[in-house]
Amino acid sequence: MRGLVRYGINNIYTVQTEAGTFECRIKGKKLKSGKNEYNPICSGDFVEIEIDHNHTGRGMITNRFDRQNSFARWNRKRGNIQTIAANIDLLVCILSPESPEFRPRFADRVLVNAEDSFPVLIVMNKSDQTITEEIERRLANWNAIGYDVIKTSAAKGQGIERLREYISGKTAAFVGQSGVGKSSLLNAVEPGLNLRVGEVSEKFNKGTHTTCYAVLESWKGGTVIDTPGIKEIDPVGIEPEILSHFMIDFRPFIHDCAHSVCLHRDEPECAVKNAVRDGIILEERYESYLRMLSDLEHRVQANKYRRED
Ligand SMILES: Nc1nc2c(ncn2[C@@H]2O[C@H](COP(=O)(O)OP(=O)(O)O)[C@@H](O)[C@H]2O)c(=O)[nH]1
Ligand SMILES: [Mg+2]
Ligand SMILES: [Zn+2]
Repeated sequence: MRGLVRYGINNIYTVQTEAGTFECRIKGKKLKSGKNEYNPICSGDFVEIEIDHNHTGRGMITNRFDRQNSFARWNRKRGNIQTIAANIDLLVCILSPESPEFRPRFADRVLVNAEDSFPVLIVMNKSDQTITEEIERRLANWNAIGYDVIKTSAAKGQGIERLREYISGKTAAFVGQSGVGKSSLLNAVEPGLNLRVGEVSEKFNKGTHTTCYAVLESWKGGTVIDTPGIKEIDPVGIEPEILSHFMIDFRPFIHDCAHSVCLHRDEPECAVKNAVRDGIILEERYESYLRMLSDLEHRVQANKYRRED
């Protein structure tokens, strides 16, 4: 029987099927994580299950169906790939202006990891807090280069209707640092979801971890995946040489560089660097790129890098 994975805790997966919900373990060794993979199954995966007729509500996962796409990150601590959500139509990247502090480079990394797979909606939540000119400039730039950007306040109920429109009829995964208001926004869109909301701790100005695993929930308008707060996000499955292709604002210039393989860093006659100098590419975006590039190069050197195929 085919089912949809809602969440997994300690290798027990909650799988939704036509015949109800089953708590499942993975059968045998078939689904052992791939090399360098942290988890073989994640929220949003479609799996084949065998029902355990001796135990009501239990089953075994015998197969994972091919994924249409997935959102993953490089897990620095463990040196492997962590898949956060699978088979999604839209990634919603939540940011906040003050608490937690605005982290545009985090969003740039999310955009790179999503670029080949699905559209991203950037949401500036907590718009009841002060949005500085610098933040406005970044939001305007993302919008100008081709991403949808909206402002919301889960606290004040602003922008919720637009957000609901964006995610209706879709499987939408919500990502962002802990405390930006992912769960609050989802509750505002659909109060029936009743997701747990955490306080932003004063001491660290960061949300406490109330969602420690991703969870898929259906609502009348579609399906959402609320993910745990992600602190760091590193590109996955991208060689340093092609990183620039994942920066949509760099693309128009890449082929005008003098070197056919240009990292757009130290090379002379680099069309990307010229575009930065001329203010066509935002300098902060270029800085985000350089940091990602350097992270990827370090990983290659550490010989931990693996192409996802
Ligand atoms: N001021 C303000 N606080 C918010 C807003 N949305 C959420 N919060 C608060 O931020 C904290 C973290 O929210 P939560 O939804 O748990 O964040 P998550 O970790 O991203 O899921 C809670 O104390 C919420 O009440 C908002 O729009 N404005
Ligand atoms: Mg949450
Ligand atoms: Zn170049």
